[in-house]
Amino acid sequence: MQKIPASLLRGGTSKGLYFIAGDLPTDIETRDRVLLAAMGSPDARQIDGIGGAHPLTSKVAIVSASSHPDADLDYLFLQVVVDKALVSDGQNCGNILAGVGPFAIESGLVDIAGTTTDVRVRMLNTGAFATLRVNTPDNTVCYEGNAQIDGVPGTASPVTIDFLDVAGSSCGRLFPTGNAVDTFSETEVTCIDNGMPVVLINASDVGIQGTESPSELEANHALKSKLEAIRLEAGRKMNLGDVTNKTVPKMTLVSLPLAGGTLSTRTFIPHRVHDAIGVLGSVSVATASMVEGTVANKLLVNKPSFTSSAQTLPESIRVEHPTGEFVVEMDVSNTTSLTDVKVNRAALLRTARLLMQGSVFIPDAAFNA
Ligand code: NQM
Repeated sequence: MQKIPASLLRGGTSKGLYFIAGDLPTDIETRDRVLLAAMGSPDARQIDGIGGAHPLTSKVAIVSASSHPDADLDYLFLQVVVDKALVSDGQNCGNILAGVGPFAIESGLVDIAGTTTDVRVRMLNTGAFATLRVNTPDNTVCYEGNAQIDGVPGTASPVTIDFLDVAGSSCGRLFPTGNAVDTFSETEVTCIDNGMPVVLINASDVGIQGTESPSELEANHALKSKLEAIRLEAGRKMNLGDVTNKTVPKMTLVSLPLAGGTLSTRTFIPHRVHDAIGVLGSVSVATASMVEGTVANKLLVNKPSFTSSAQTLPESIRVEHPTGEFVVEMDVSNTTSLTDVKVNRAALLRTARLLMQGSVFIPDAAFNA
């Protein structure tokens, strides 16, 4: 066995292992075998590792000091697939991002600046940037506090995230197909990438209410095959190539809100159903809801004022999901024109918690295969 320093943190509604880049093998194949062994993949129960047998708890952050003038840190997100020997850098993760600031401060990569510390992060998966604000009273990271996010019991100290320039970061363009609506497998969809490639579909167009529980949706095999057919076609049209073995695009079914939000969602990520919704996933959905003519925008009965204006308007978009809602503060200009629309800012609240610090033990075979 070999031991590698690592910390376990909850970031938003996800949980994962956080590493300093220099502590992992530099050869990518060896690194991936090490991460599979750490998590216990491939195995549906991940019994021989510390993964939680779900995509949301089988995640890795690799962090290092950044050489970029606009960033303090570089953060690479890796999804360790639960039941396949696959580690993917093909998506970003805004939930795990919330833990990157606390982890970097704990690790001595970033100095505490005062009662709060701003940490500028370059997200290597897409090259986009985010700024995290971490509470650091008493010269230490504070995890306890009064901030509440749906999908996590109790309250904790807030970590605010400001995304600066995430439009088109995976697909090249905010609306990668150039259209507000496309028709794939006889179903109307909107393809968008505001930090996460997402395909939006009106739930009623695929024969569901949109209010079903994640387990009900996961048991609906006809729905899952229909969504996968749409996803494979959408992936190609979104400049993502063959997405058979990729974790993007995510598939979000939208319906009318039930609890006073802007709209309601159920998200396949892309084969399991999210208990909530991803961070960048919700930023993409919130953006789509603001732009004239998209599937999400057409759904809104009382279209808010932003659809009729070409000016910059900050808006709180409340994205309902199976365990509550996700509020995204959006500032978008030119929402009536698909080609001129500009996302100036997307900001949101997360919390994070350090769960364990120590070492993960890896069998020698992972290094020598
Ligand atoms: O969209 C789940 C999550 C995510 C990713 C997923 C995420 C994001 O909830 O930025 O956070 O969509 O795979 O952690």
